[in-house]
Amino acid sequence: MVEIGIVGKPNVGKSTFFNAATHAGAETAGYPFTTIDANNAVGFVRTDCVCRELNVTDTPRNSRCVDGVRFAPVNLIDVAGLVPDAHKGKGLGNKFLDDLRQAAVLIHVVDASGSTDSEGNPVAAGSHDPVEDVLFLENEIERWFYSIFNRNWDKIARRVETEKKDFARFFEEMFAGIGITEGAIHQALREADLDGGYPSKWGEDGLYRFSKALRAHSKKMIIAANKTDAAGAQDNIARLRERFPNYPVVPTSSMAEFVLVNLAEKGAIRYLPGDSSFEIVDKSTLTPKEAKALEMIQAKVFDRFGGTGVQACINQAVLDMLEKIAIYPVEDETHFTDKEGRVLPDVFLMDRDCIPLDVAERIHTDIAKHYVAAIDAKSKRKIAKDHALKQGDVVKIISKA
Ligand SMILES: Nc1nc2c(ncn2[C@@H]2O[C@H](COP(=O)(O)OP(=O)(O)O)[C@@H](O)[C@H]2O)c(=O)[nH]1
Ligand SMILES: [Mg+2]
Repeated sequence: MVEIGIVGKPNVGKSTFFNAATHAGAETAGYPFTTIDANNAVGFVRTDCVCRELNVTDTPRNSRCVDGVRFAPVNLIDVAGLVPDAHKGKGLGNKFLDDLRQAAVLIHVVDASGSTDSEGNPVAAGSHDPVEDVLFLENEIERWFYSIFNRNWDKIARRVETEKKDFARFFEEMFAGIGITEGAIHQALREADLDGGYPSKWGEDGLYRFSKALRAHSKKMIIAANKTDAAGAQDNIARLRERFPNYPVVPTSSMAEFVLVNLAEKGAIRYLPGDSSFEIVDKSTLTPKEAKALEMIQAKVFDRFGGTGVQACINQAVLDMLEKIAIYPVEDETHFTDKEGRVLPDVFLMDRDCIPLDVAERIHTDIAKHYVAAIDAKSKRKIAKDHALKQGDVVKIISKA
């Protein structure tokens, strides 16, 4: 499953974001969406379900579908432990680095209201600059990269200089675990002005420049400018956007999302994560406090930003940054069902250029091993083995397994 790390200094709203985003599926779906542990749970990407296009009533298993909106599962990690020197990996820092390593994309939650200092202590609104927090996280990741590379540098230099291994290929293989690609390595070499040079001659400074450039091209990141409901957020959002044109900056109020998903679950309001409005079902079921909270959320969040931004963050992270598409595997291409007769049971988030064999692999390695052919359930035609699938494809895999 796609792994998303929710990262940031203490008290910016990471856990509130995590709880709001993972709560929705937990109680309402018939499938046991298990919380793996307190910091690791299933969240969802919001997509248009193909049930509408196919005009069928679906019975999802790995996901949920509400009024033609399909929520596809992803794994969210509430990454704790971003404190000064987290990259050294002491104490909580170890878990922090493990989580970072695992995540394909990071949602960096910052306090856009500027009311938490660099250590996460409450301060007067507007007195802390969230731009500093973004620079701080970048720096921690760069120093973490640097320290792992530095530890292995003699070996790398020897392999490349004595054994004439291709630097980028060797480097990618060696550090596959932290999610760097050959392409990113080439870009980093160029930007750090190290292309073609001997690694043993880079020096500390060269290796640091390389680590910095590689970080920029490796760890995908989106900024959740949180606490938008609080005063002063709008100025900071504009400044974050200006300072970091390469990151999407999404205004969020994780607190508003948390309140809304809970009230929706109780049936007091109608609201789906990612909606641009909510509707009160029955005012008499709301406590005065809840009614007041909803008024505030309407005025400070929806009227200004058009939504809470929590779902928008997850969608942008997975669909735009990781370029995933939704693929529906079925066993019966006539009825779009699995063996148990469930209609459009699963949705897989797959790479944009995936082919039928990748879908087979995702179902089971045995299915892939004994792959025979694939059928496009919409057209009932065979799909060529090397044909790239597209968003919303419904695919039957024929296999001898
Ligand atoms: N105003 C406002 N407060 C928030 C928001 N999200 C979280 N908080 C508050 O910020 C504090 C820290 O939240 P928490 O989720 O525990 O932060 P974490 O330490 O980053 O996990 C709590 O008092 C939350 O109620 C938000 O969107 N708006
Ligand atoms: Mg927390």
